[in-house]
Amino acid sequence: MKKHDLIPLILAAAACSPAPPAPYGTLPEPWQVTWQQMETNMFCHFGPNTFSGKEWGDGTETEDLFNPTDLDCRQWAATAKAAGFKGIIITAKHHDGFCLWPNPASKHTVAQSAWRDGKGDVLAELSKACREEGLKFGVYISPWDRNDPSYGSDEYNKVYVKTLESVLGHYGPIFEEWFDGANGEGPAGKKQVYDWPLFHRTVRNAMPEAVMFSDVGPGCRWIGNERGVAGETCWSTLNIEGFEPGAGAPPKDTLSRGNVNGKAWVPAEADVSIRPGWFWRESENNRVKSVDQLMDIYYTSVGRNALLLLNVPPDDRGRIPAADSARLVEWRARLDRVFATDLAQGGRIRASARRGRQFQAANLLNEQYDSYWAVPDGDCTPSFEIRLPESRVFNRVLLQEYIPLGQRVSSFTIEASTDGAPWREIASGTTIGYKRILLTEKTRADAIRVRITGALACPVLNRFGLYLD
Ligand code: FUL
Repeated sequence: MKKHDLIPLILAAAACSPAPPAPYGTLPEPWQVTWQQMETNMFCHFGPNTFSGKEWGDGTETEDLFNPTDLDCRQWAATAKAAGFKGIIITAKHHDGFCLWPNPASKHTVAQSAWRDGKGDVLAELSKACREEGLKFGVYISPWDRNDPSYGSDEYNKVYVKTLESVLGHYGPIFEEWFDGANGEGPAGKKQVYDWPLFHRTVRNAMPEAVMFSDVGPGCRWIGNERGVAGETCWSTLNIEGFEPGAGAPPKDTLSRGNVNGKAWVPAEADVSIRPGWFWRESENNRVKSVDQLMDIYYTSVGRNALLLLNVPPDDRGRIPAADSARLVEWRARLDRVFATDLAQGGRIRASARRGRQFQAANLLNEQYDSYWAVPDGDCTPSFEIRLPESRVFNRVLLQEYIPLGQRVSSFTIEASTDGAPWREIASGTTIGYKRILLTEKTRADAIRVRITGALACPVLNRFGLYLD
């Protein structure tokens, strides 16, 4: 056959190969997908409270109270890296108003303190340490300010914008800006009416791809509790119109579950502390969460379509205490051990329906994010079966939806069988989203069946795995 004779054949084949499923509903921005793929990040509450033992400073603390004796942000970053976190978010300013960087818009900062003769800058050190470790850097800049004299007037909104601007763009890329919802009174005894659209524009202009956290996003949302627990149903979509962070937020239950067919893509972030409090205090040195507790938190956050933001507060030396870092490393070793061996590998997989070779069910077993299983449009209840080479024991089942095309699945069941026995249901769920990990009884099986029993559009899944914890 001559070369030009081949061209019509190639064109015909291309015409036959089916197109990918059309995206469904509200979609994530690319940077929201990248953000969710980080899965676990470290939160660092650090500031005057580290030295006073308070959870909320009242803004009257002297600048000299902040005086870490041995600040070492490289130690924080090395700890975060060893614990498998992908980024660090620091309380650059908490409600007491003290700024961990020399903020020209404030007179209550490290520059007014005796620490390093007023020349210190925690954000400069931490952002550099993060870059060196290949971690992303994020900031919590509390809008509530119990020190700023202008708090409670229009003027404060301008001060807050200058504050944001003095961080964004000065310390390298910021992957997340954390807008806390707490809004109490300032030193003048007044509450602030926040200009949220202005704050959002400020962040967008300075850092176009920063994910903005708050109760209602716009980049990602609070999960509605401080225990690290997402709803078993967890949509990344949320209706945010008419809502505001803080008192004007949707009910906590809505935050933990999201809204099916919600109008905005606002994925969940679960923030929780490794200790009882957010800030370090000596009396909690022996109350660091156990590896089992951290595993539970991982399953109820990352395993339920949320990102985990785990707070590990540095102490009054300016270092992460040994007890906390040892615990983190043990936890990560356990996660690595569990998820190193995917017991589904080597299995033969067959689906109830076929969209074409490019979208075959075997794609569920590979690690390539953009290769996924899809069935013909309109088929919202497909299933797939996997036959293992021999019977294997597992108690964790992993599923992932390919969220660049939207979140679609609303219910599914998982069944197991051995030696040709009838299928037995071992787990069921509602949403999947970016990642879902089902906890099952310890199960020995040589065949597994996943049946999607409800979806908003034909399901698009990119990963299936079996593990033993
Ligand atoms: C809350 C704050 O009031 C707490 O102090 C802490 O920073 C937590 C993460 O967010 O809203």
